[in-house]
Amino acid sequence: MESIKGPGNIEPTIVGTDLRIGIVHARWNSAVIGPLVSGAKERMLALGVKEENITIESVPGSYELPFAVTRLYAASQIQSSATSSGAAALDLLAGDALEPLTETGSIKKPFDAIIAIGCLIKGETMHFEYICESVSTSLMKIQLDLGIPVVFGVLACLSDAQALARAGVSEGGHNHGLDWGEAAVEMGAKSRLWN
Ligand code: DLZ
Repeated sequence: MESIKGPGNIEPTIVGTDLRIGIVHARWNSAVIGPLVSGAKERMLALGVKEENITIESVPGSYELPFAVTRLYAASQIQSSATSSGAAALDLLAGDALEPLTETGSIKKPFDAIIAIGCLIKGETMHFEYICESVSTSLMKIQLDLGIPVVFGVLACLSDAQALARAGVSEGGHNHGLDWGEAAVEMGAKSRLWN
């Protein structure tokens, strides 16, 4: 019997053509992080998000994700006001670490959604519990405080096998990155409508 789990079908009217989406991923447990990030990107592209509107950044581990989401969103807002207010703002940003504003020649908007991707695997100590709790609570708080969707792409697994299955790496598994990419497009599009 097929599983009853999963997000169901996305409404066909939802398209990602105009959306700008960020992915921040941890590098811990890279054997599963790579496929998860690829899955999220693949699904967003299939839903119409333009490759140049997907920004991918990495951090060491999942604990760094909340900070990174906050700063990445702030950077996209600065970039947006700079690209829409002309040369003076461009001068202001000269030497900044932001990506070159002239790269695509287009106006950069703030992110419509950010996906935070990490994989925590339980070890012998309490590390897992502390990081899971603080990261999940912080990411929820950040999305409510910023008012943009933050997709919770953090696996909390009790074994390597669980993690590999949820990244679609082992047989019979499912790549949850696909669902996270879809959630980012749906929530990015809906949060614009609900603005
Ligand atoms: C330290 C640590 C441990 C033990 N396990 C994981 C893990 O399973 N997944 C993960 O994403 N990160 C882990 N980390 C690293 C922390 O998230 C963090 O990068 C460090 O504590 C530095 O702040």
